[in-house]
Amino acid sequence: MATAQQSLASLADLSRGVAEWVQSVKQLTQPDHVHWCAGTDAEIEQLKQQMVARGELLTLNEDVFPGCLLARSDPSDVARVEHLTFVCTAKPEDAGPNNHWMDPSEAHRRMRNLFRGCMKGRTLYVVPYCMGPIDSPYSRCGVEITDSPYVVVNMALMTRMGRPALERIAREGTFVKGLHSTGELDPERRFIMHFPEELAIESYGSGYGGNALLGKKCHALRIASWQARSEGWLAEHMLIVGIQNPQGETHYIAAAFPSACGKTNLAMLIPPDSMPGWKIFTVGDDIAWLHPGPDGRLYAINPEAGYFGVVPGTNESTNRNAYHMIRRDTLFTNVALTADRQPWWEGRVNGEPTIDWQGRPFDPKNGPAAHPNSRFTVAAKLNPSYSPAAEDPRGVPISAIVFGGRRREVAPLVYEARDWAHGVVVGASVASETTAAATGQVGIVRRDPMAMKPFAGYNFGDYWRHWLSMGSRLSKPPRVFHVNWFRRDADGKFMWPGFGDNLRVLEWMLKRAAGNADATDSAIGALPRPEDLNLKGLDIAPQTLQDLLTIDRTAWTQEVADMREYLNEFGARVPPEMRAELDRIDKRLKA
Ligand code: OXD
Ligand code: MN
Repeated sequence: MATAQQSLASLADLSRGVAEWVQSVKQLTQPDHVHWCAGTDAEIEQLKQQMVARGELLTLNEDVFPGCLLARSDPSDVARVEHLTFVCTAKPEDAGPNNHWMDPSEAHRRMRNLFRGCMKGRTLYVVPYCMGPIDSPYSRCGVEITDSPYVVVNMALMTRMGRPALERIAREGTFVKGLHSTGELDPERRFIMHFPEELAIESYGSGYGGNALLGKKCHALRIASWQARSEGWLAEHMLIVGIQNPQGETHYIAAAFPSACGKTNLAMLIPPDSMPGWKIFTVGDDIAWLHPGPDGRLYAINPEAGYFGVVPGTNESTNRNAYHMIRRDTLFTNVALTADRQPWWEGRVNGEPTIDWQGRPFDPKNGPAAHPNSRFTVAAKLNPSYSPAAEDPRGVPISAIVFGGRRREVAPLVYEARDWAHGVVVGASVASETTAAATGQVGIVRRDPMAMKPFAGYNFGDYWRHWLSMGSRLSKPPRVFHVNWFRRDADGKFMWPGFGDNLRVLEWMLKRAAGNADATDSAIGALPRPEDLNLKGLDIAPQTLQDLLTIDRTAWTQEVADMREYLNEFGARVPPEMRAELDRIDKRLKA
């Protein structure tokens, strides 16, 4: 106890700014105890044991899933809540039509009322964290204050958490302030507020990942995208993957897909047997911070240190790396249980559920056994394909940027933008079917520019302008592509096998970037012909492939018209170059 107190006192001494803020939050929230997280294994282990003893975490079958635990959330608290997520800027137009806005003083007033006395009977945890390698100039620190030990355990996996982060904060004198309380888990008293002008986040009433692990979406995307704009970099909803060809050369791709559209699977892809000699290295599976490097290329770091991935569908053939990775030291949330206490989810293939995600005896009448947005949290270092470059403070050079959505029709398997400016329009035009990662209806196609609709911390018009300006900061910009792994035929069947075979498409991109692959020029960009792709060992009907690589002029004319209408929502903030790009595509479609 004495050691813990000493450690607490010396940690607080490290940063006066943090200590003063903690003091003021303590006065507001009235916790019974304050715990400064040092980030040691022993500390996290002790927290887990306390949670197990209180029934807040369940142990799993130690023989098959050693070190793994299960958390069950409140059934009303299973996903991000976009309708309760606000960007609170002094001027509403700075948040833009893509965000819900609230006046900052009104938001603070509401949140103060919610936070007042909310930690009575609870412990206030101070969680210093660093987003990105601790010694990278591109990394940024924050402190999350939370009353949820579940959040602490997750933050320890997802970030570089503890003393080294606090030491960096003391050196730099700046940090993002994130205040979180699970409150009463009442959906009527739930808000996720962002104050980019103050580098602050306030979140109340939810314990779910994207709402509560404030380093992730709130800091590393919403607040960071705001900072990135004023400082000349990009904070994006992108995986980062290294692809080593049989000649031993590794190139990196950053790819943006909306939530629950396969970023984790692509980042950990297993090459098909028919592509011997290829290797994949995961740098990140969800977020990329991209900076112009001294050589005119774009460099990426992954600000996270772990994965908060969707569990259902994970198995030996869809994502072998993840399937093996989550065999130990993994925190599961909202999965089902087998009779011998193994975690179970739809698509696991092995075993059968006996208890569902809510702890009830499994009955298919109640819906799936595991929640469709059930998650695993696990340290990135446990990923068999983890790239050593993920720890490189300089980041990795990006050869290609890929955008994609989940679309049954219209978007071909892959196409390449003509140049950076066209690439910005391609990214801005991403549309995708909604998924269980956020509350609301699933399967509705909506625009999700750069897969950032839920995460851009400012007006999309300004965001696209910033993207365009990044092109002029790069003498060797990455090539920009769009993919759609989710095209379906008239019977509703997926036309492309996806998963490992996506490497065939990535190979074409890297060859294009190196000037070694052909394509046909189309109105929407460059498309590979079937002979431009490596099809060795691929079982696909020639007509299906042809259909995947053909564009339908009528559908695309409509697509351009829809896109124009969408841009109109952002009025004069839309850079004129974007409308000019659409005009160019339209003209070519009509030619
Ligand atoms: C996530 C999401 O959890 O995008 O990564 O919702
Ligand atoms: Mn995500």
